[in-house]
Amino acid sequence: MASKQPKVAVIGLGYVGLPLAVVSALKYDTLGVDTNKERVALINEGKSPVTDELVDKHLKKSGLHATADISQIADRDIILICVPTPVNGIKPDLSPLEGAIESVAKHMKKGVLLIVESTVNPGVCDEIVLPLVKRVSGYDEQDFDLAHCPERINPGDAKWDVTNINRVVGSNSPSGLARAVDFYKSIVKAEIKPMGSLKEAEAVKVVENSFRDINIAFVNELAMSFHKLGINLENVIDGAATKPFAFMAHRPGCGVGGHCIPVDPYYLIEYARGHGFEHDFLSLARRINNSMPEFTVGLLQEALNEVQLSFKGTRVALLGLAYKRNVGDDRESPAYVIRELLDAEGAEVVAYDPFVPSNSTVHDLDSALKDVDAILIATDHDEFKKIASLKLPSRIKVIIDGRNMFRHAKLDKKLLYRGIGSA
Ligand code: SAJ
Repeated sequence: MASKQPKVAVIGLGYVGLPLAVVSALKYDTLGVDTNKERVALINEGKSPVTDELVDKHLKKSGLHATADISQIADRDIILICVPTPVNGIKPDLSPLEGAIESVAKHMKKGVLLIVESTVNPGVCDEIVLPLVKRVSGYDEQDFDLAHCPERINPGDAKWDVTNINRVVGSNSPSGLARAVDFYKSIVKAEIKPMGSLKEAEAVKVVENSFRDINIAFVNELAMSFHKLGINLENVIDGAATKPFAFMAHRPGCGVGGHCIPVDPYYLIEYARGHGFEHDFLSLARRINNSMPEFTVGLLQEALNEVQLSFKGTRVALLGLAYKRNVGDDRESPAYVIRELLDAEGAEVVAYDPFVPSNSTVHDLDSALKDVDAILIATDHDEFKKIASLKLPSRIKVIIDGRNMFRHAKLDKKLLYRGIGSA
């Protein structure tokens, strides 16, 4: 007899949970749960509240039903938790996760497979999630399975999505591991790698993102050094990247934003610190990346001095607020640090980001470039590429390229151009 198809629930319908819920709903009876009633209503109207090609394409036909009523998960066999795990300063904030777990544990039936996808530091599933589920549900460890499968969604990436990204899965039990691997293998056409424990699976995510952060810090430190040495770092990275092995190009910039890369290392730093180990290297990399907005504003200061301008009375077009190109997500964006530094220096800032209208001063590029003395690029949105071909107002004397997006462009010779790392 064919085994009964599991009923699935996905808790948290953001840029991680919604694509996952849609892909699950294409195969299983899937319920989406989110506390945001507007988001729930949009999804039930077949409209996506997130920018995601896969969701746009499949939401309607997936038949995904969403609700804000968590008690509806009582009949679910597999429950996936995809809620945010932000940091307050450098302290991980697990309250959204604990809240979701508590709500689920109140209603979940015996035998459930609970899968946490939210990014957590090693130890959270064993030391926080498991005891919380047992306390609130009254179940023993044998009454449910717990697994961790860290999310790997890359916002704005058209190539890699939830259906084709390799995954790692860890569990507190052989049955939990087998059930979770089977579930992911049924919806993901990619490698699903079983890990030896919950902790190993948690560690994979923080390690892969810390790897990215330290590599970005490496080129950012080189950028500050090569600025003094007068060496074009971007060209040097291009050169190093011709080595077909043992080199992975990362690029310098005005800072590291987003909800993953600048955040995840702190999970590991804090957890290890609590166990008597100080991650000096990870912490230094964080400090270097966090210093890049100040370095970028320093470049503007130097350039303004060269054209006999000072910050006071100078109008600066700050182009880009999002943390990376062509997305609207502005969490932990270095652009906001730059804006604060410019405000503190007495400059007048005109901010424009086509993807972040809510925090923009103006709402089109022409308005941003009118009556300003300098341009500072904080995000390399495609829309800004046309600056290279525009006849810029003669008042603009300086362009600071925080993403080196114009390093190959033929800009107006009258413009004083500075990139990151003498690009
Ligand atoms: N950045 C640099 N230099 C680089 C790469 C990035 O300054 O060489 C900056 C970006 O401008 C941005 C920040 O770092 O401000 C983060 O950029 P990101 O490309 O790493 O973008 P994220 O935060 O969306 O990272 C995601 C991660 N995916 C997951 O956590 C599931 C990360 O693991 C991926 O490596 C990354 O996408 C990717 O490769 O695009």
